[in-house]
Amino acid sequence: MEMTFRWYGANEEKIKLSDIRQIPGCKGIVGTLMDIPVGEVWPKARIKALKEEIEAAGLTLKVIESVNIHEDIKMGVPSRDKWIENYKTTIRNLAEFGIEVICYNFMPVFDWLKTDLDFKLADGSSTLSFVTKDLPASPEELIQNMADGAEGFSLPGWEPERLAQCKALFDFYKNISDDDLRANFKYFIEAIIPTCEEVGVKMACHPDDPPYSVFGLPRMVKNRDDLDWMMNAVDSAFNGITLCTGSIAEDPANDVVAILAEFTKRGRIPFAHVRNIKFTDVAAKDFYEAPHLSSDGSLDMYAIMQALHDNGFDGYIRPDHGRMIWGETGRPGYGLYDRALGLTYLNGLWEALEKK
Ligand SMILES: [Mn+2]
Repeated sequence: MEMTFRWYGANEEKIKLSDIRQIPGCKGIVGTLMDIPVGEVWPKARIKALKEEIEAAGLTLKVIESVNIHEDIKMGVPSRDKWIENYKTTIRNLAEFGIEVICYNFMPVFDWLKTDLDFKLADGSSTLSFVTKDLPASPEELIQNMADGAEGFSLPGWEPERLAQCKALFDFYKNISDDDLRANFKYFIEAIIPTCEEVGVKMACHPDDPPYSVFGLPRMVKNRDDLDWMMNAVDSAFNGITLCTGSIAEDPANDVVAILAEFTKRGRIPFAHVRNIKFTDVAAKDFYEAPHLSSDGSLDMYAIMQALHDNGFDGYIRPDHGRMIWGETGRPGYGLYDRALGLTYLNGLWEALEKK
């Protein structure tokens, strides 16, 4: 297990690498190049510079989150082949600089979704929350709300160029079923896994967030059976999962611990996002992102770490989102302090498991 911390790059962050270096037990950075338009090849010079910057701070760069999938690939239109070739080149370029894992997702139109990016908790901290009845009537309104709540930061997966054609995309996806989306995933993963095997880079698909359909969009990474199908679509250790405990748990029907145990045992979790959520209404699937501590949320974080530990997990972990605490402001979900607390807590659980 190697503990890591997500960092968006010097031009995108208030948080410094030197701050992250001081978090006890944090070894590596989960990095990205936010400014490269989705679909374009990641240039070697940029990857090299990022790696050198991170290593100069005493940290490693082994995981990229994310290399986003061009919408044409998810839509399954003929132009996808060009974007898939670009993706393969990016995989090769990343491998050349020691990258071992690429996190991505296969959600149409936009990534993760919350209804409040500044939900106040009783202790005075602020967090992200999701309340079904607060979902805006239209996706356009949702996009505006997300932009308004982002404190001026770009949000991963909500890049303006991707969302500009929102209406046309929604019209297109009306005729795309979950199975159609699966077929498009299979086409993509079959095309790239031979490259991954050749150069030693593992693909790690993040679950849908939330793990059920919103605005009628198709979804294919929602639960245990979806993950099982994906892993069988190309049965290779290089076709893996970013198991995000918070996202999977947003559907109370999902047994997070059992899912972690099964896919760790199968050797298909090279990267894990570990965080807690607190349901405020289980039937409505309403929740907020709680501190990592088990007693603050609805998930048993000891059982989660145990499922990884006892099934031979040897990948990368990062604390996922954190609250805003101690007066910090910044990118919602991605402050320094609460994620650092989460990281040290997860390391504590791991030490206890190692010594038991
Ligand atoms: Mn996640």
